Amino acid sequence: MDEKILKIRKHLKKKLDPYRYEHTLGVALTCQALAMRYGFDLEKAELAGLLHDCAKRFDGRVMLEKCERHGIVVSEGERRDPSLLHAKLGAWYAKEKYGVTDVEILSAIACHTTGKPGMTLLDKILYVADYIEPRRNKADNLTEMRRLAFLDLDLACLKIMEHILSYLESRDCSIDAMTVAACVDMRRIVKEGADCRLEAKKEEMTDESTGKRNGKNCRRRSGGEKRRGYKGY
Ligand code: DGI
Ligand code: FE
Ligand code: FE
Repeated sequence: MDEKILKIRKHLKKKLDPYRYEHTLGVALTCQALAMRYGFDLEKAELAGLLHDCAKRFDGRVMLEKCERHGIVVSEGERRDPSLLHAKLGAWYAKEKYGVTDVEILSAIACHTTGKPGMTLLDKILYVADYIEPRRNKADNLTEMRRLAFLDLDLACLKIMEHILSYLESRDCSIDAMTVAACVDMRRIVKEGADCRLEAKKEEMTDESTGKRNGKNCRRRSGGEKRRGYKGY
């Protein structure tokens, strides 16, 4: 295993409480699994997972102070609930203390709690992995999300965002504007994807009924007709 990963693991084991450390390993592994499924760099996915909660060891007041000291912009929602800041502060630690310079990894860590509009593949991988990792056991839609995550990442992202928002609303929690904006954007992306698939299906059905393929007329083979092989034999 990569020396850098081992060093980070060792450090996190010392700094995080045992539950958070186990969660961290679960998220890193799930990030790798999703990266395999969706064709993303495995090492980057693992690093994002390992470091995503590295700032979780501080309480809200301390995080607020640290963010102000390091010039990290704090939103109104984060000021109301500073626990959200572990994402942005985590990205700062990943860069300044763990030497991560990759902007994709830093972005994924910074938005892993609220999401954001225009999420990249790694942003979505980490966001979903954080929710479905094997040691999570509280949310009532985990079984469904674990399955969906490997079938349709955008839809899994949207369903998780909607579930979290309705949970926060039901508990009268303060909601950060970014959490809402991320969900609105993901709903648009999922709808566009569905519209696109419907259009393609309609075209396919029209082509089948008129015997057209790829914009060209083509005579459909009947079952008994022999296929001509390579070189026409
Ligand atoms: O750090 P973790 O516990 O692994 O998970 P997380 O980073 O997703 O953050 C934990 C919680 O943050 C999660 O239960 C959902 C919540 N959250 C997400 N957006 C908002 C929010 N909480 C508040 N108060 N406001 C939000 O906008
Ligand atoms: Fe987190
Ligand atoms: Fe987490």
